[in-house]
Amino acid sequence: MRVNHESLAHDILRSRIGQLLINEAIREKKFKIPVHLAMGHEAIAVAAANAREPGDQFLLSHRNIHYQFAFGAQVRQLYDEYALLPSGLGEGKLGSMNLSNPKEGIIYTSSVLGNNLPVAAGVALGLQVKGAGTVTTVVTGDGAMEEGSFYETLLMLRSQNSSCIILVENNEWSLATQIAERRCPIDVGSIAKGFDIPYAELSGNNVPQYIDVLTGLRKEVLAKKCPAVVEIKLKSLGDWIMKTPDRPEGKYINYHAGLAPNAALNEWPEMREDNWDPVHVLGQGANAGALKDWAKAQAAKMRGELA
Ligand SMILES: Cc1ncc(C[n+]2csc(CCOP(=O)(O)OP(=O)(O)O)c2C)c(N)n1
Ligand SMILES: [Mg+2]
Repeated sequence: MRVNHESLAHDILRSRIGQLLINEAIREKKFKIPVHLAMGHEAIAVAAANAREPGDQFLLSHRNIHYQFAFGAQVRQLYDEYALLPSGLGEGKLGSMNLSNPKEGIIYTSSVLGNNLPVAAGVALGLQVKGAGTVTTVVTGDGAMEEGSFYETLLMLRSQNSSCIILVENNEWSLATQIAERRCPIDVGSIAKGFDIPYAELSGNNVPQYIDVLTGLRKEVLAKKCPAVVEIKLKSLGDWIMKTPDRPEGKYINYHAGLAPNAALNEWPEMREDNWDPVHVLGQGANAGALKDWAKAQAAKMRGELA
């Protein structure tokens, strides 16, 4: 596939701007349901959307807004869905945590942690029996890896020779707890090695590189008839201090669901000045000036769509 760098950059910016606008709506209490933002997670979603081939199937989890934007959803469609209106992407019936979009290949999304993994194994097996020649991708988190279904699904996929890519978005958090507070480290690469399946680790938010890796793995899982695991090291952006009666001094968290209280849509929607922020990475490129102009115009356009 020929990669158009400008269009990838636009996809990242559209996702970030859209999420910041949804964040404003959360702040204004426009939605009755929780919405999990995924600022800082955009690069893998844009890469997955651009590495897919017709007929590929995607299964998502509670945190899925970045895939919705990357797979073409408009901010108005998402806003309306979260407001549970018939004009929403899921006709107001799915909300945020179960939002699928079958027309774009997002066939299943579950708020039950670890649940989408065995479902993906079934989908991959079904496609294989039909000789579809397509790949199933399932997205999970480092918290969801604590579910037994993660390991059972690897075993099932490997045993059934199924072509499936498991994307593990590793943000080092689960709810309001850091993974290090919860459990021992899990070396995903060693787990994959134990099952004798391909593994790749991605970090740095270089979207063309992410696409290369996903495209290569897509071919490999089809040729070898096996699953693969991709661990994406990333940071959820929009951190804040949570004050509770038993902790009046506050506890540092990155947000889990709902409002990112300190995040605001600025002219350039960067949230962190290092490579953990995919928007910062874009701002370091040769065409940063043009992208900054584009982002400004795009923010006005998308704000207008919500007016
Ligand atoms: C079976 C199950 N147990 C608990 C929860 C509550 N829950 C929702 S999100 C979450 C943490 C998820 O962490 P991770 O998979 O790392 O995703 P992240 O939110 O960090 O992207 C938990 C425990 C749930 N949804 N399902
Ligand atoms: Mg996590």
